[in-house]
Amino acid sequence: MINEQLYQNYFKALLDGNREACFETVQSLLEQKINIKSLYTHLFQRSMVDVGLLWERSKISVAKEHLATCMTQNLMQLVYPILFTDEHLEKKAIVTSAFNEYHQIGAQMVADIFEINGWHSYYLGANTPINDLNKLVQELKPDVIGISVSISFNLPNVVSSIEELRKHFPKTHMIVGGQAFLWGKNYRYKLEQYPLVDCILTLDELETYLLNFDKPTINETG
Ligand code: B12
Repeated sequence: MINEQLYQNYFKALLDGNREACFETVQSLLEQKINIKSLYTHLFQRSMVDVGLLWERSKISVAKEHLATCMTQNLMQLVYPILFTDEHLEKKAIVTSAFNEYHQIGAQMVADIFEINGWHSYYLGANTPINDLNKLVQELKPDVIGISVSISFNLPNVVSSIEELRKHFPKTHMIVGGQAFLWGKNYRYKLEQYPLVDCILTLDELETYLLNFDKPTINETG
């Protein structure tokens, strides 16, 4: 559904700040019942990574990067009506970006995938302080807490959050993800050693995790 031509036209419109053209592309894909994971990965994520590359090479300004980010976040709202159409389970997830982490689009996608899979998701956005996250977990008692981290220097904040949350909520499942793990591979292995913590890097892996969530593990079945 998203072929190369469509992607290039969308990407040009995004860089040009052409909200109408981007809106029409996304709206038309939704009318054709595009899979939301595919829309997120092949249009929104791909274009934001390409924006990052242009920014890194000083081919576009910070202002243009901000423009593309705002447009993408707004376009994601078009998916809203679809999030709640399927039957919902009695399962809750809190999804947030790590403390000092200002990248939030990935976390929002994760929250939406929970919702599409019938979970109630609470999406907190960027830079949530650890103590406040603790309080909200106390209040909502989610089945899963998801933490997103894009910048390598924020990886220690994820470790601190997990250690702090573990003290109070020893049985709550946690998932961590985000592109910081592409650079900080040793953190990935470190975090996976904590019980009930999984590092998940793609929306496909997330859906597999959700499908298997209530299934007993090999150890549990003996
Ligand atoms: C937009 C943007 C910003 C915006 C973010 C605004 C916002 N509202 O989100 C702003 C301007 C704040 C920003 C700031 C910075 N940024 Co920036 N930014 C980007 C950019 C261009 C796009 C990010 C994005 O939305 N990507 C698309 C999303 C969908 O991808 P994603 O986050 O990886 O999420 C996917 C998966 O990782 C996964 N996932 C993500 N989180 C989670 C969580 C869980 C639980 C699970 C299961 C899965 C999962 O699912 C998602 C869907 O597949 C990236 C380029 C890039 N490669 O992404 C640079 C990028 C991430 N930024 C970068 C940098 C360096 C910075 C700054 C340090 C710049 C500076 N000098 O100030 C600051 C850091 C601020 C901070 N403390 O966080 C670098 C990071 C390099 C590195 N090695 O760490 C990048 C890669 C730019 C580059 N070089 O190309 N940035």
